[in-house]
Amino acid sequence: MRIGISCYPTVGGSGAVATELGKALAHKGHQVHFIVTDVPFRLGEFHQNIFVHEEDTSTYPVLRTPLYDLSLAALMARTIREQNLDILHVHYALPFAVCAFLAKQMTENHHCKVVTTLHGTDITVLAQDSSLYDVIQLGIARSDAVTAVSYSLAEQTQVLFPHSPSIQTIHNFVDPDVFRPVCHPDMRRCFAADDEKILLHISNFRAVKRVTDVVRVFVRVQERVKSRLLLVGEGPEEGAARNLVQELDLASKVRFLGRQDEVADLFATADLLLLPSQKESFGLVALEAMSTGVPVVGSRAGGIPEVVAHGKTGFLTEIGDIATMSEEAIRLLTDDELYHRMSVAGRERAQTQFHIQDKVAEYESLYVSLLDVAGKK
Ligand code: GMT
Repeated sequence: MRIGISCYPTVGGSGAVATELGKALAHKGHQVHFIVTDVPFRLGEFHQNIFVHEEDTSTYPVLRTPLYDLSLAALMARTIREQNLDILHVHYALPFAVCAFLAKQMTENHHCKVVTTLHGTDITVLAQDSSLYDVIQLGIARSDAVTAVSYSLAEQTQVLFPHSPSIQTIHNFVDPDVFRPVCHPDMRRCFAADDEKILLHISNFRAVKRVTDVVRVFVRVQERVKSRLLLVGEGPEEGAARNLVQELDLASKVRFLGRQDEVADLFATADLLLLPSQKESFGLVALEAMSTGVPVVGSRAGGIPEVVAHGKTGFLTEIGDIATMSEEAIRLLTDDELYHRMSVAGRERAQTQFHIQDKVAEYESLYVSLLDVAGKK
């Protein structure tokens, strides 16, 4: 198949999933065309069968804002025509599903089908904004198929948009050969002494990630377990997290590592992932941690319970329940037998339930079913 993919190119789960999907499809022999505003962060070096079409928006003094979305829609239309795309798979309703709708209007008789994957913020945040609701509805309703990355997100979408087409859940995935338990003793020693545990949090530091909860959990854990905290990422709440670290006198035990594009080795260096989010449609970092054999302590928000099996591959609590999260983290880090059991179960769950090969096959079947239906018309 000839498949177009549009996604946010910046660091984040949706971009990671879209890019890894594209790479895997290309590896299986499909022709993959990324239609993007920038090269996606996980694309890396040259890949056979992958082509990048980068938007170049002109600015005109008479216009108050650059017309990014319209330029992207036009680029989608051109790519559909010139590359004879079978599928255009967009990741996020806004703006991509709407751009795809416009592109379809511009390529009226073309057989290309649009698949929209919802990743979370488009529904749990943007769709709550009345000024955006109708345009999101349009993007969803005019897609040929809509998928969500968790049952929780699919249900929320059906409630918010009762007239939307039925939504198929295709969970996010992980490559267990990339996210695997390997020892990095030198890297570990950069962050902690041999008798210290390493707690890890990775996010874009938006308010929904509750990064200050991470610090508040850590302050309790380090009182009972010799440990260090690594905070990876950047975003609006970084200042609040830094202030809290100072206030709690934790500066010598907490490292802010900033934005990191390659995180597999960081997971392999850690003992525990903290994910206390307010909203989380899936929680890709939780899956990547589990695949690396790192248990997760977090909240029961959104799709996290579909990823982390509570009591088996980690512990989940109510959002904001810092006391219980701290107790569970301490329990895990001080009970070797429990830790080993959860570490092994996490990796096994990642491999059996969320393997990249299985999920890519699910997307391929969806594409084929859309093209079959089109062929029969
Ligand atoms: O979490 C974010 O703020 C980033 C966002 C994104 O666009 O990458 O993540 C969303 O999509 C990921 C991939 O499907 C999911 O794993 C995250 O749970 C989801 N974030 C939220 O729902 C807040």
